[in-house]
Amino acid sequence: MQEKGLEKQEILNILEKKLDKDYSYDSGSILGSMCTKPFDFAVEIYKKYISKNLGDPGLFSGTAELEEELVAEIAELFHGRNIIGTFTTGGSEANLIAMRIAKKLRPDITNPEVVVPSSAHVSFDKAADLLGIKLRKAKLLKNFNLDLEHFESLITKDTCGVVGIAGTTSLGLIDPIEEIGRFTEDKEIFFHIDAAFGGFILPFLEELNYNIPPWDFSVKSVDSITADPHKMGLGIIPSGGFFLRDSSILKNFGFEIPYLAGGNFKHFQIVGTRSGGTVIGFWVILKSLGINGFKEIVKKCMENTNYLAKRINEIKGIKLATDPVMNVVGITTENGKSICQIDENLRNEKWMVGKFEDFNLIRVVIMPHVQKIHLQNFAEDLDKIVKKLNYV
Ligand code: 0PR
Repeated sequence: MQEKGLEKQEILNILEKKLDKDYSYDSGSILGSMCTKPFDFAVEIYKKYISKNLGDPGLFSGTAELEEELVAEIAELFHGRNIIGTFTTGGSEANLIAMRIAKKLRPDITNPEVVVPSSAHVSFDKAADLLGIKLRKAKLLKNFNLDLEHFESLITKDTCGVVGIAGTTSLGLIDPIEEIGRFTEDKEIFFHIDAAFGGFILPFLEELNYNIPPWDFSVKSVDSITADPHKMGLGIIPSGGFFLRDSSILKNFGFEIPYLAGGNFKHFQIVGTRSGGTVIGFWVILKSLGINGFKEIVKKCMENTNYLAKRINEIKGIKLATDPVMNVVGITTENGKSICQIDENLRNEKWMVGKFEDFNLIRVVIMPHVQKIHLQNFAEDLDKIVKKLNYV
């Protein structure tokens, strides 16, 4: 650290130069991210309320009430009633909270296991590692859908939880939640849905008359849901969400903190100090957009998704991995050749997509910051690259 503080302008100049390396959402280069540019008004509000700390809710009881109000609104969106919930640092923390509850509910199991689809996000591996849970991964079928039979075969007397995904990380697919639910119906197995990505798009696709199978609290045996504001919710980065059907569960699993300045409270979150600003920011987004505003955003994302899907179908040598269900497009090769070289060439042209080597596919996420013109340019470059590499 230097001895003397620098002038504000000097600091700004250094920063600008250093951060010039970063990619920006507006450039259109970021095609493989599930985050997007947060909603302008939410950013303004976040700055205003940046010091609110929900880790000590007694000090910020207004913010805590707003969080409860927000949870209630989201519960309604997810067809639930009297749901309890919390905002988190992201989907990973929300999934970790769910896995902890699954384990805690079954103290009778010495070596607890959780069954997840192989398409599950790495946050489940992290949670399993931290909690000493064995993760059993169910295979996918050739079309990337879940192999339900294999999933069921992995459920044993040691299973404390199962996970279904509503919007997979690689392709945005929805697992057969009702069918998985049937496996747990009369068993003491916790059923968690990872809708970190899908949570704030599926309700609006449904409103737009897309045929969306039940994935939320409308499915009787679903116990909890992860849904992230900082993905399709346009929220401040980072912000995630965890929602639990039965609030009584938490009574036994919270950590009591008697010395807080605001009084005695119980935390069931992983973190202590917790951003209130991101929660207020998301409250503002729901108030500003309403159902219709979200519908407009989702509609545009899907139009752009369909545009890109059409362009991919026109390029010889590559094809869609599956028909998009939401705003995620998976691209694979027609002849089974590796997608790695395509990915490398795209990166050289500054197209930052996602590469899933296990599934031999490139992922493009058509977030709200992605414009049609970006996709036009991307498709042209992709066409040239595929021709150059002789993939036809
Ligand atoms: N569940 C699902 C289905 C996810 O796709 C993700 C992350 C998570 C949970 C974990 O969420 P957090 O990252 O909020 O903890 N999905 C993105 C992914 O892995 C995360 C991401 C976002 C990656 C932006 C890159 C990026 O630029 O693809």
